[in-house]
Amino acid sequence: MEQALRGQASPAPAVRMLPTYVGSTPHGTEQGDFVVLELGATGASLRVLWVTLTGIEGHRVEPRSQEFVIPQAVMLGAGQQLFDFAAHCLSEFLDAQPMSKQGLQLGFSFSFPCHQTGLDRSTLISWTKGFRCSGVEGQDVVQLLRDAIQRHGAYNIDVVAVVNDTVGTMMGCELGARPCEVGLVVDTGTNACYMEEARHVAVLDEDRGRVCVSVEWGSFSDAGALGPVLTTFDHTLDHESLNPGAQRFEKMIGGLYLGELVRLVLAHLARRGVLFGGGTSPALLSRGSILLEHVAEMEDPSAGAARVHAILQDLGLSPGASDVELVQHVCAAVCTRAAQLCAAALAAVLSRLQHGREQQTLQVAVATGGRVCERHPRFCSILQGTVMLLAPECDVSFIPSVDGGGRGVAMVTAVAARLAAHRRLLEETLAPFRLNHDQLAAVQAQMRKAMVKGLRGEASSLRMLPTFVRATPDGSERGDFLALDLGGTNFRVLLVRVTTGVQITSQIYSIPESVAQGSGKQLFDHIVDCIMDFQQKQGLSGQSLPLGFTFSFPCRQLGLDQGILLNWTKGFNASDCEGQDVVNLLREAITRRQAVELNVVAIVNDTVGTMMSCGYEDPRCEIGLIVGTGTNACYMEELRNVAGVPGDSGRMCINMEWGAFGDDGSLAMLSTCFDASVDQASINPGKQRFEKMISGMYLGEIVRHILLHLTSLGVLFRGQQTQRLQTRDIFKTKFLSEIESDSLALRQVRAILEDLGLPLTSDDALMVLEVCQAVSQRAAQLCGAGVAAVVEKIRENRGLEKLAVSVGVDGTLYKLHPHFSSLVAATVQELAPRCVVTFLQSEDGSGKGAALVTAVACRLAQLTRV
Ligand code: 0WK
Ligand code: BGC
Ligand code: BGC
Repeated sequence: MEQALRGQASPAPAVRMLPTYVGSTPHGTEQGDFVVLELGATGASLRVLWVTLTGIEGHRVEPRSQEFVIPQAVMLGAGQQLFDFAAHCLSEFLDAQPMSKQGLQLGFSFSFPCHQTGLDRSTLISWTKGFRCSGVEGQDVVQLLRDAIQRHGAYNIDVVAVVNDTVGTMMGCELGARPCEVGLVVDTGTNACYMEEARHVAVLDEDRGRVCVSVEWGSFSDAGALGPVLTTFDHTLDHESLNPGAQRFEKMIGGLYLGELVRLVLAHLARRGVLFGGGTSPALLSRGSILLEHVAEMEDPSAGAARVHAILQDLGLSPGASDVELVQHVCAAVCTRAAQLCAAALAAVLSRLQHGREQQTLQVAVATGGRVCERHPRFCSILQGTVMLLAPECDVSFIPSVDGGGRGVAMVTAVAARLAAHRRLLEETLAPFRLNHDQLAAVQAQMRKAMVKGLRGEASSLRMLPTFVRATPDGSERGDFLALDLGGTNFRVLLVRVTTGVQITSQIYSIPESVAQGSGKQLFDHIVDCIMDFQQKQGLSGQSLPLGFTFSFPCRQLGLDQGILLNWTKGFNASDCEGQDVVNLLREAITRRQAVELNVVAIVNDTVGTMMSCGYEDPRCEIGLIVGTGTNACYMEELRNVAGVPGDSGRMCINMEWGAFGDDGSLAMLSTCFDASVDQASINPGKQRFEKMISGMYLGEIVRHILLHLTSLGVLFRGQQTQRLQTRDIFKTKFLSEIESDSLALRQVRAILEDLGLPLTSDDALMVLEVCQAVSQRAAQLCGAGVAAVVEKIRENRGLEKLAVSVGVDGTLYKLHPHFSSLVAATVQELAPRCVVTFLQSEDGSGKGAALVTAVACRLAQLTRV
């Protein structure tokens, strides 16, 4: 068991320990009408039930059921035939039911070893118990049943759950003093399931909660673990069975085999002259002639010798008095061994349960089901007695299943139906975030159109601002430069020394929200205070170094050192700045602070700084991209295409300010109600719509609004809204990066949401993960569509068949999110296949870039002076 739980592959563990996706025992609140189809629990028969769950504790509605015998040819024939037979029985049963048959939900009890990948997805590993239909092993049996029901066409039935019979037995257990956490079935076959700690099940990415595991102990000893216990009769039976070498443990316990074992022993004793005076009969020598019922009767002390006599006569034998006693003895021996072996296995499960929970003692209820348990006189008492011997520290109560697990299957189906309904609501909610190729290509085309209009100075949501940066560095720059970097997560002051290489000394300063949203004077005074503090610390006081100012907001530049702020973004809103030349505002603050006269040479956007910074290493870097608090891009455009800037030759870097893309409504077709809520709640409603779908300042809020919506639908957190989740910005965008990290995703979700005071189930955790994935995927794809528009513009500008270009990138979201960058690259490749695009993550931020722009400006100024 422990080897299999740890996921050990070789040597293959003797039992399979299959997770069943049932994560909790019934709450008792489950309600509704469910159809249950049971296949395989009771050998050559199939049962259909109509189960009504009232959701009221102790209030039971007797299920309606019908049993159908499965012809041998069907059990050994083509899989399709078996499932068509099942579909036929289903409709025959439903024809006879008076209730409405709208919206039927079915739970499929399929009692064979299966790999489950969901409550409604289960792949058959191998047949057992007299079944051997072709074309089913390795297939999803739910799909096979769905296909058969569709082929039959009589009813529209939604198969929402597939359950092993042991699970149905456990889940069907009446709520009692102690939780029923073990399900045991001994019918034609045998098996058990129990609630294991999820953290102990290696294949599951779960560290909390429990999951029901089907032990599949029928295959125990296949590797010879029970060699010494196996008798020649066991080997003969196995050898002649449908699946020699498999299910060896089951073949010593299961009702399908007990009769045969007794027959083999009787035949052996008869041949040895010990029984029936050495006489045999064709029936005694033919396989399967003694059934479980016969053994149960013959072994039953109350049945009496007369009944045994009658059974043996039916087998064509003429038993003497001593024969009858001996036969009863043989039956008792075979059944006692079966019950004891079953008890030994159950004791192993109980001690696993006890150790898994690190408990000294264990109080637990075991639900028992199956005809061997129900009908065999002494089986259960021997079982219970032996368990008490083998697991004395476990206080076990045995609860016979009342209806063979039908109700339990309906319980699981009710849970599955609820989860399936939740999943549909989740998919409906997330569908608008799943952008297809055509939608992305439309964004690319829209952006291209807006770029051209913006460059021409026509009305466009893309301002396409000339930056007066005409060249990327050529490596000849030299000198010391001061640089400021304002507009991202951190405000930085940098000293950049450019020699053959670039050395940077920098310091991060905070911009309190009160300053970012105070007066412009206060903001720029604060900036100068930081510069002076930095100069003092770096021993630069009194020096007037050329300064490059990375100012990451939309500015109409009139020159390299003149930038009129068009509007604030990203939570900044300092007064008296919009419409002003921010270089002037800085210079005025320098004067106000009587700081040493700083030579502000250039103001650059962070996209430009990033492009320059990466361009210093890779001359093909002609695009700058920021995906951080905000988002934006710049690129080298042909001057001939830039209206309002004199000159037709050469290039100039254009700051696209793509954050505002769609502010003219051109993205309305993609905007969701969650985007609208985030926009409405922002300090600049109606503005920066593209940015609000992509960047770090907003993704967490989009997720929070979706979680609130799903909670209001009852899909998440059992519908319980909490104050915390209604708090703005409480769900940080960095949570998306943490939650979507490949390893331990669900554990991350749990840790983060519990910190937010949200009680969650593992299903909740999975849904929160999917919400994060949908939101970040859309953001990355939209960003990719934007980059595709830019690279295609450059390629066509230059009349190239193919373009190789690099993009300098910076920004916390792009850098920290585990999948964002690869999704952007994949989208660019898909939408701009004729461009080979290399993404370079900027190491030193755009401060270095601002210094390089300053250095280039100083170099060019020098050239004009000589
Ligand atoms: C680091 C750059 C800075 C830019 C920032 C964007 O040096 O100019 O504004 O990245 O990323 P964020 O800090 O907003 O995540
Ligand atoms: C199957 C189990 C099932 C058991 C009892 C075994 O043969 O492999 O899945 O639970 O029979 O029906
Ligand atoms: C600003 C841009 C900036 C981007 C990334 C946006 O909000 O408008 O100027 O480049 O954020 O920081």
